[in-house]
Amino acid sequence: MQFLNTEEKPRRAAVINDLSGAGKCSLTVMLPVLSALGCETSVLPTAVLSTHGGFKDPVYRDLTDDMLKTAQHWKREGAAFEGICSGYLSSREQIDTVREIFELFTDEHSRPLRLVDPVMGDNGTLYGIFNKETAQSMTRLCKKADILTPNMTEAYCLLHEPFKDGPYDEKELKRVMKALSDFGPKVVILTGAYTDGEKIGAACYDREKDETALVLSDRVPGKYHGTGDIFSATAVGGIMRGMSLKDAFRLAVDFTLRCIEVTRTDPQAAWYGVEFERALPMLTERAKALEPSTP
Ligand code: PXL
Repeated sequence: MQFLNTEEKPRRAAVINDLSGAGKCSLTVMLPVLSALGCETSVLPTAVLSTHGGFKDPVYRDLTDDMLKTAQHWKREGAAFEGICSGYLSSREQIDTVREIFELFTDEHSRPLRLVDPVMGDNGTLYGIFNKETAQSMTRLCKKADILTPNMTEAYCLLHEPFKDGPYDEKELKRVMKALSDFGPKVVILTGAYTDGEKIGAACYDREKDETALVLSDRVPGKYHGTGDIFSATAVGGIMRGMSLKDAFRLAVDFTLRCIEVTRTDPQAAWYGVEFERALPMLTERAKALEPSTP
């Protein structure tokens, strides 16, 4: 993969996600995570909300019509990206627009790394807007990704298989990741993967090497908003900073877990969003170690 910037300049990522005002998730967590890793970040908001969806009746301003226009403006003005990642997309039109944006920034001279987090559901249930048509569009987008980060619900949906509850044995995790990489992505990361009742973590498949990695740690009960976004931003940021896939994957698991650990004593915070601010030094320290040493 050829990157445009020199070592002295920060790697630049474009992040396509919503901007939820109060409550921490999507752009408000991805931007600081990427910054801490030393990546410059451009944001393309899909919508502006007063809060994330864990609050009642958020004010919602849809920005679908501006998404492609924003990307076209960037392109006209010569902006270039080493990575583009997408998160929660709320309609078929938004999903198809992300595919167009991938194409817009791809030519014979450059091809940004594409990460798609196919946010569609959790715990065996798809979110309300996901029906057969939206899921089909998501499958088409996933085919264009380099890195795919589904949870188990999304993975089975993309494979058109009935949801299976865990624990999953390693053979099943590899089968699912391999089948998803047959769609096109070189890397598939399954979040919320677990092989027994006490541990939970993530599994990663590198298609080029036909290698899998599994990182598990003690399960912390509860649902923590925004952790999927934190995970994908850490993984893509690590890779853009030149870390190996294995190291970036490990860092994403460790950092997400640290965010949950510093939050777990505060039940309010689990709903509002994890206290990732207290865990950020872990990323700045790792980023510092990646800087070329100055004489
Ligand atoms: O983190 C995913 C996400 C994205 N966007 C909105 C959300 C959430 C999770 O709660 O509410 C609006």
